[in-house]
Amino acid sequence: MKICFATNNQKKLDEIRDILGDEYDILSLQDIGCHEELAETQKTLEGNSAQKAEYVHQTYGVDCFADDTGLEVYALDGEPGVYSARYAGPGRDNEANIRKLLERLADKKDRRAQFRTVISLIIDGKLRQFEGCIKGEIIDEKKGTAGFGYDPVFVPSGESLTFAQMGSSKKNDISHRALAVAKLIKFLKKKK
Ligand code: ITT
Repeated sequence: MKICFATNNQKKLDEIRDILGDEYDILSLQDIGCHEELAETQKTLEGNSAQKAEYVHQTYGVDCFADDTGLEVYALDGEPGVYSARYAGPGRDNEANIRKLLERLADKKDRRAQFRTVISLIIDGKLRQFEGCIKGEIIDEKKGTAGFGYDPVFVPSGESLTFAQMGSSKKNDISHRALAVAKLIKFLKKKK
């Protein structure tokens, strides 16, 4: 089955291809001739994820899905949440985002956080959404080099390593994205 994953984030594309396996032929935005940044101007993960999928579906006429993900930190009232990519400013500077997060948490005992992913799928012209969420905590320094984004400071509950230390194969077994994709696959299998 061929379907486009509407993302400009190559690491997300790699993860989704790894999680979905060979049964699904995941097209990138480049594969469908889309070379533009996708707007994310909504105030929720649900809204942004739908915005990206709807834009690609309407403009390029393909079945597609998009993922919007946020890191939600309890002691910061859910920050950075939907603003995770631009937490430290419009430049989408990952190092600066992590620095700002650790500074905000410096005097906080409560380090609980969760990654939440909302996938919006548009197939046969209809929108459906699938959520995946993993709880864990933010440690006080970066550890590991795999993955992307906030992976070096997030340790999932019940684990001792950060996502960036455990590597892609373990992350892709248990992550927020894997949980959302499992629901997506269940839906796609029922449709066949
Ligand atoms: P697209 O919108 O093009 O898919 P993006 O990088 O803008 O790519 P999001 O808006 O969904 O993706 O993600 C916001 C930020 O959240 C992202 O830039 C990362 O810093 C972080 N993030 C998302 N998924 C993550 C993951 O699995 N692990 C660590 N950080 C992640």
